[in-house]
Amino acid sequence: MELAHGREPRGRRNNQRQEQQEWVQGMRTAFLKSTGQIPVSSDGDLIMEAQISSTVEDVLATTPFVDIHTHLFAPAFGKLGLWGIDELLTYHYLEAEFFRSSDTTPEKYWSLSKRDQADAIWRTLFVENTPVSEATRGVVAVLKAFHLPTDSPDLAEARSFFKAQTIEEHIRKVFQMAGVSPVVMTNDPLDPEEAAFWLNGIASHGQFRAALRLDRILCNWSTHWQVLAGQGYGVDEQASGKSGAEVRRFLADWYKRMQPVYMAVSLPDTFEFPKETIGNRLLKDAVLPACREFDLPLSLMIGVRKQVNPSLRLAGDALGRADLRALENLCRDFPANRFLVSVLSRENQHELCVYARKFSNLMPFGCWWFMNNPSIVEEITRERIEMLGTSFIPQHSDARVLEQVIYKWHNTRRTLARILSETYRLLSEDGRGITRGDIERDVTRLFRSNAEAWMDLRAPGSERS
Ligand code: RAT
Ligand code: ZN
Repeated sequence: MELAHGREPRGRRNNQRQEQQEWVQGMRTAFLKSTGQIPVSSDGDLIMEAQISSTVEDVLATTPFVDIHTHLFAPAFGKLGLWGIDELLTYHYLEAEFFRSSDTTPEKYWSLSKRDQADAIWRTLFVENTPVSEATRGVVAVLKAFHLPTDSPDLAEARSFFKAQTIEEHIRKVFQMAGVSPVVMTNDPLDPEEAAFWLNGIASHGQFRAALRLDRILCNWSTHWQVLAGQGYGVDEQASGKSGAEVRRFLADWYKRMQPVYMAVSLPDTFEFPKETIGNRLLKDAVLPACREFDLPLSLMIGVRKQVNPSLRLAGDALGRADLRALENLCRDFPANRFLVSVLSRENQHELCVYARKFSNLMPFGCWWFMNNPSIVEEITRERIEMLGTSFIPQHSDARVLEQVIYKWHNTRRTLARILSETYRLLSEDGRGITRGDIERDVTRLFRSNAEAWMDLRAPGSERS
């Protein structure tokens, strides 16, 4: 019926308003009812909402985490393994901050001894300024963990404490304090210093696993192909002819030597695949087939812009947003390969989750480097849980200095406690009761069994089924 002046009769308007009010009322009532109700479950061990946080904290605190990417070394690698207060203070994350608060030029800083560098950073970032950044707070947390003064004008007491430690026992203590076991190293067969240890034979260590890092081969072939050629591999500058097969032979030899749990490469924000480059040819003809042959995942860390300020050395890298269609192409075109992926740009995080929903051979991992700050970790991890459930690996430490695992993993647990508690509270409000067993299963999956399902983390030489 056509309505006069486009208006409804008053009676009908009133009826509709009443219906709408009732609907809204009903909706709110249902919501309020559901929040007040005890969730339905066949399990008798449901935890009360008030106990969710403390149970989550307890499970996080008592579950040993696998640290799938670090730059730590087993004691057999001698001086390559960094530890102690001077190394903690000269971490490149802190060096970058130091140059913002000190007049010392990079040139002057690099001319100092490590001890003097550490003193300068301590004075600038910890004495003359309040150590509120993530990396400075980390040092404070490590000092506190060892009952060392956190506000001392100098480093004398800290230095004498670390000097008194013996490395094996110290590692055992540190990993226990951090709640990690095992940790995965980053092992570069083309680093002459490191390669020498491997070539002499390295006994396997219960707490350290290897990862075969490929940056020099895949991203810097022109300055490294001759090293392979010098070792008897038939490769050339253009990576032509049998080069692919020979790089594959090189990888097979290093696979035998290192027993790595994955292969890895860090890629620039400009990475494209497929595109005719030497790196991509070697990726396709050598690395991906080798990963399939040895049943290893390939870790892709995408988005670094190397040396935007070379005068800062290791602290001089930045990041850029990558085009993750390269990842889409890899995951789709190589379904028999598995890809562990971390992206450095905040803007790429959401796409990474979406791709993980499309490809089960893609495992997002970690909040890498510039992403490893509580506010961003929180954002990324919430998004991953919302989109992927527990089918991802939330974090790695990227520790370069042994004791860093203490604060990095403490911070991860603290942030995750908040996120998981809220997730379970919402789930409970939605009607699914939560047991301690659920929380244990989820935390174990996130921080252990996803990694265990993707890589063989047992010590080389131990019983393998
Ligand atoms: O986080 C870092 O310390 C970076 O310098 C890199 O090492 C990065 O994690 C990488 O593995 O390339
Ligand atoms: Zn790293």
